[in-house]
Amino acid sequence: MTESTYHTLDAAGIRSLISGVPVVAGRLGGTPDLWRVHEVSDGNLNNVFIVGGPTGEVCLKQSLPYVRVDPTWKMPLDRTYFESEWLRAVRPLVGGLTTEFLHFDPVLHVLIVESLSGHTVYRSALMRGVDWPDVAPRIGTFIAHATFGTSLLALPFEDVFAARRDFARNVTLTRITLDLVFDHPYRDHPRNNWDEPELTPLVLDIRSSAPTLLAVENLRRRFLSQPQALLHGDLHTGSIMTKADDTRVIDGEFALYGPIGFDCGMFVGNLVLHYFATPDATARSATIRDIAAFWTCFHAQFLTLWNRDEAPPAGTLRPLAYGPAAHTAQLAFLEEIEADTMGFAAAEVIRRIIGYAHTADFDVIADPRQRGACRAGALAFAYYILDHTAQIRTLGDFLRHLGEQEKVGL
Ligand code: SR1
Ligand code: MG
Repeated sequence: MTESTYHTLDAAGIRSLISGVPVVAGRLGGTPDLWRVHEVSDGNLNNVFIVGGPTGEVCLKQSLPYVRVDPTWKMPLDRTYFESEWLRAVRPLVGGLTTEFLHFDPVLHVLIVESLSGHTVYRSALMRGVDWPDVAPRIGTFIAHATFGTSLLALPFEDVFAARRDFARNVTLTRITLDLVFDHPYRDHPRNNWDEPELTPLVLDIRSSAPTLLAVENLRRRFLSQPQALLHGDLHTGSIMTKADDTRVIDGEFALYGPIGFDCGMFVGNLVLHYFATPDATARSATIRDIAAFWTCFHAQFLTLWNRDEAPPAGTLRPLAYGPAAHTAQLAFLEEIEADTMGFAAAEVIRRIIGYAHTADFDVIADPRQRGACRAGALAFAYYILDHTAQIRTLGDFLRHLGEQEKVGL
């Protein structure tokens, strides 16, 4: 007998749930006793399983009433609902750049999607030293299509307002971002941590720099008050599954309406972390190339979508001006996204080094002194970007300064 209230699923529970969902059971093939259930939980928040049968495989994710890596941190269960809604909204816009939605169970808070066999987490691939130059531009394409297509540039305002209302309820995970990215790193908080004593003077400098703190306040305000498009909300390199010829953005549970530069900045910030954790100058150059290719691709695709010839859907905002002045206005909007991208990237680097939820990038460096020096290099770079918000005006400036850090920490 299946329970009709929430409970965490084990292998038997998963077989029982799936046997009642024809679209998933049909994909697996055979009978439930033939289905293999394999736990692959890896992220901070949820249980994740791969379920395989004679004819196919699926990925099942279940929210827990707490943070998976810290059961004392209690949490409501609604995050898989928001991930399902995000997936349903963006999949038609980005096609094969995310996973296929298969099923959502609102009682068990379970989301089932296509399983990605042969893909690897992008962060792990980068740490292994692979050089796949097509991945970053694919993320540029993903963000351009997902954000343009959910914005007022592509939809009637009534649809955008309805979607904003829905995602505005994703308050638990938005609160996590607000606290962990924009607040805790800038004061003493028990969730902050760093092992390397050489980081402490830098942390104290960051916390006492008025330009830096004002830049973070501005980013925080923009994060909450610029609902430009539906964002992924946590687009770090661990939210990307890839192989050389196929890339998917996963894990949209932090989805919210916000500034487009937030998704761009999360991605760029995680490439910056990889840059400082990379052991050689050639690989560092490849990361600079990837960030540039990401931005070029995002910029070009966003403009192409904005200027495409086909008539916009009825009810969308009709352009009032055409010609060079209108084009200049479009470029100004993209410059605003560019400024946001650099700021959010820097904030992401800082929180991943001194706040909660560090990333694994630096684990590839065996020598603790060198690891500390590389982390300090990343932290100093992010500090410089925020402290010089008025001077670092383009991603070209940002990358030039990053290139000058070629030997930092090594
Ligand atoms: C308690 S959640 C900590 C972090 O993990 C997620 O991936 C987000 O990045 C969040 O900030
Ligand atoms: Mg995640």
